[in-house]
Amino acid sequence: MQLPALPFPFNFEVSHTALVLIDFQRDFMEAGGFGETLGNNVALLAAAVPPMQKVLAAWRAVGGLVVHTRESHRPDLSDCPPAKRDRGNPALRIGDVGPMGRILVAGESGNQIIEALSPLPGEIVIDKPGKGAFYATDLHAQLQARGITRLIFGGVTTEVCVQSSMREATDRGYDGVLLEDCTESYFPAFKAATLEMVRAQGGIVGWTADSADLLAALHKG
Ligand code: C5J
Repeated sequence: MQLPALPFPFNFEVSHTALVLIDFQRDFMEAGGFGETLGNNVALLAAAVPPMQKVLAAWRAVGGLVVHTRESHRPDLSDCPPAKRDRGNPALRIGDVGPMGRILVAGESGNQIIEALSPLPGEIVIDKPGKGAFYATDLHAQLQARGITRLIFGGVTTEVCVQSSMREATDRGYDGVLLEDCTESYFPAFKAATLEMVRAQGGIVGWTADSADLLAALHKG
């Protein structure tokens, strides 16, 4: 299949491609979570959800592999370095108790993926202690075991965990495309800059595309 994309079309076969949804979790998307404790307006992320839902449904319908990630730490915070926990001056730090449970801790209600994009049984769910989806996870091994060479990304936030994951993917030999309307940032200017830098220099980090074009490509078959 061919997806119209920048800086040039992105060719893929569903059987060798995974749809990767980065960190659509309550801690980033809803009030009272990690994103808000850092002083951000979490409402800015909501625009990515409806297009992501459509893509997820279409991707599931063609039998494609789905990967969901969550930024999360062990309850004892042994995988959260002080450099990460102590940085800045948030209202609550990672591991502190907030209205949705402990901030960014595995198993807490705030750490779950939002209901609109909930994983189905059998889909891969990666708990990652870092910003990138490959750092300290078995994602690469899981993708290799399934013959995946190409990745289609959506998620939050564009310039942090999404971009980190795309860079890590490139370093591991994957071709990745970011769906522009399926990703959002607390900083619109950072989202715009990230899209530019992903596809700059001949796609140095990857490609960018519109979700409507992916839906059309999947529909055409
Ligand atoms: C952040 C993320 N922004 N998922 N995490 O700290 O982008």
